[in-house]
Amino acid sequence: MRLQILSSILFISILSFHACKVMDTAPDPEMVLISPIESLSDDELRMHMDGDAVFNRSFTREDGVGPVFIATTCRSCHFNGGKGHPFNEIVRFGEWNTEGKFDEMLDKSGPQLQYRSIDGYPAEEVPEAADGVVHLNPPALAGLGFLEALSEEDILSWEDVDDTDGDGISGRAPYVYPPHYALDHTFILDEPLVNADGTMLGRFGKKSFSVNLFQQAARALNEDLGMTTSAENHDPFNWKATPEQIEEGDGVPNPEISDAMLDQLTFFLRSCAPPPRRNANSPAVLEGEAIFAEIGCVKCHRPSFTTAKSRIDALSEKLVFPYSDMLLHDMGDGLDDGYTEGDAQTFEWRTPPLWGLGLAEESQGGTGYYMHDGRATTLYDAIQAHGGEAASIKGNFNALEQTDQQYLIEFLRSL
Ligand code: HEC
Ligand code: HEC
Ligand SMILES: [Ca+2]
Ligand SMILES: [Ca+2]
Ligand SMILES: [Ca+2]
Ligand SMILES: [Ca+2]
Repeated sequence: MRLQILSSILFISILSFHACKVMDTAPDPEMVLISPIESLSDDELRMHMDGDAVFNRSFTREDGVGPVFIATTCRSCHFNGGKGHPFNEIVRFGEWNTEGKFDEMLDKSGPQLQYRSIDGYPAEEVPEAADGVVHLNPPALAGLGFLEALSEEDILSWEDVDDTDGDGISGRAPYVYPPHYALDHTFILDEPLVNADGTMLGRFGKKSFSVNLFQQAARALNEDLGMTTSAENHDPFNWKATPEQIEEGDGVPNPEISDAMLDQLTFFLRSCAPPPRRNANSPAVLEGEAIFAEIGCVKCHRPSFTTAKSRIDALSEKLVFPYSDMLLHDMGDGLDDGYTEGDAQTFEWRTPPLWGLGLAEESQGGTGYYMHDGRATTLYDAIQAHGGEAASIKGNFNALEQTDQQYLIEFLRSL
């Protein structure tokens, strides 16, 4: 019942947003980040709103939060679907063993740190032996459905693993082992490609660990909130808890959330629109866009894709502008935390989409936090943090006149 009321309130605000979209002024960023993609059917729009309610819901101890967790709602880290703040970072860890293999320290409750816990149950700490520790700043969640709907072939067409064209850039497609439930779930694409060895193209997470948004949603519920689903049906636990505490857990039978809610949440992630551009046609922004292409930022931040045929009409065969090639790149020592997951090396990161970038500051109260750990607080510093394959392109940027650098940054702010 409460959900229904919430849905109808959301529905009204969505309607009024659509109504004011024809205005020529910059739309309110708070509204923009949570709006559904256009031309969803009525049923799909309802599903989006139900998923929105799951996303914004604060789960309680009685619902099954914990026994260890980081937050009680998706919203606290991805406020309005926007980029996060170092306050809500996620920490993951592991240890390099003597054979040079990375151990995710599953026996020490790795790889993700849940530093909060329910009453009477110990919270986790990063084990002293961990020597690969990464801090991850929450990314914006807009436009993800389109990224799930990109054709694998199109993504692969930008790979240049051995850098045959000699430009120093060698994007690489990540192939990861999906959990069985990710495979069982309906994909957006008609025929997602599963390789003979069981791997699939990784698309989500900063190291491209997840193959689809269903997997990402199930993992987030489990690892960030301690909420179990039929997909991830084990509560996270702290190895330091007593056997009795481990046995008792949160005391709430699994799964703690219905499949229907997980599907709604997944659909919500798939159907959040990328924010509309602001000032896209101002002379400074157009100049900046040309410079962005000229100096080679576009070699990784690929401007456009046309999505493949998708089971969701609103995502099917659409021209979109994510500014990402969805590939992994060697970003150099400065961005190497010694942590690895999926197919990515410690120094490799997926090119993050840049749509919505210009809204990061406002959504975080005036300061944006850029790069995987939020280390850069200005777009200029974000560019300076690029290394590895991007070093020469950064050099091109640094060789620009100051006004041209400013134009480029104006362009980034318009995304
Ligand atoms: C404690 C903060 C926190 C909470 C709570 C949280 N997230 Fe996240 N989320 C993050 C961080 C940090 C990342 C980046 C992780 C990575 O790249 O592996 C992320 C990544 C994601 C991504 C991948 C985006 C991309 O571009 O690949 C999705 C989707 C997502 N979260 C959805 C959710 C949902 C749904 C919930 C609630 C069930 C949730 N998150 C709860 C912090 C959080
Ligand atoms: C070799 C590929 C590559 C090139 C070239 C490149 N980038 Fe990036 N860019 C990345 C990757 C990968 C990241 C994420 C690294 C991380 O999170 O540690 C990133 C991050 C960013 C971010 C921060 C995004 C966020 O959400 O935090 C901005 C802004 C950015 N790049 C702009 C640029 C600009 C401007 C140029 C050209 C001067 C450029 N990039 C060139 C790969 C590249
Ligand atoms: Ca639980
Ligand atoms: Ca843990
Ligand atoms: Ca190349
Ligand atoms: Ca439980």
